[in-house]
Amino acid sequence: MIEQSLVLIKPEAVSRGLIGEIVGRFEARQFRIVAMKMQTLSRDVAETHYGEHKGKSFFEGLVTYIISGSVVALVVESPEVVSMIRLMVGATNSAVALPGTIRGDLAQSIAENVIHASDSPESAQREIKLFFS
Ligand code: FUP
Repeated sequence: MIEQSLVLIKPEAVSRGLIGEIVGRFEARQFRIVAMKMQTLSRDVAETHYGEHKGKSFFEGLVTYIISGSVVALVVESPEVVSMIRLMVGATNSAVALPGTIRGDLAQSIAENVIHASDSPESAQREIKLFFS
């Protein structure tokens, strides 16, 4: 089934010049990039996006980090794209992300881990509305 995923290239990846590297991996798999927008997130949007983590010890740091610079939001479309991109992204903690995955190749910590990708088609639709409204 054709699905969409919302991907965020996070601030440290943008400042390290990794936009092309990351978008190129999706293009190489023949996913369709149907929208792309560079933006600096407001605190409100960031807190809504990471709402499920509210109250956790890392929440404040996570929000402060994600609003600290430009991010690039992408809508990527392809059959089964949500699970395929999650596999390409790799584990949340870069210390255990496998080589060959985006985090396994490019990330240096759990907090600054290069990329976000939707965890379900339903989350994707909610996140697309949030970042492209
Ligand atoms: P993921 O789906 O892999 O992006 O990970 P989560 O939704 O579980 O976590 C969202 C973000 O919270 C991660 F990208 C980084 C941050 N995080 C921490 O900083 N510490 C943790 O222990 C867990 C998550």
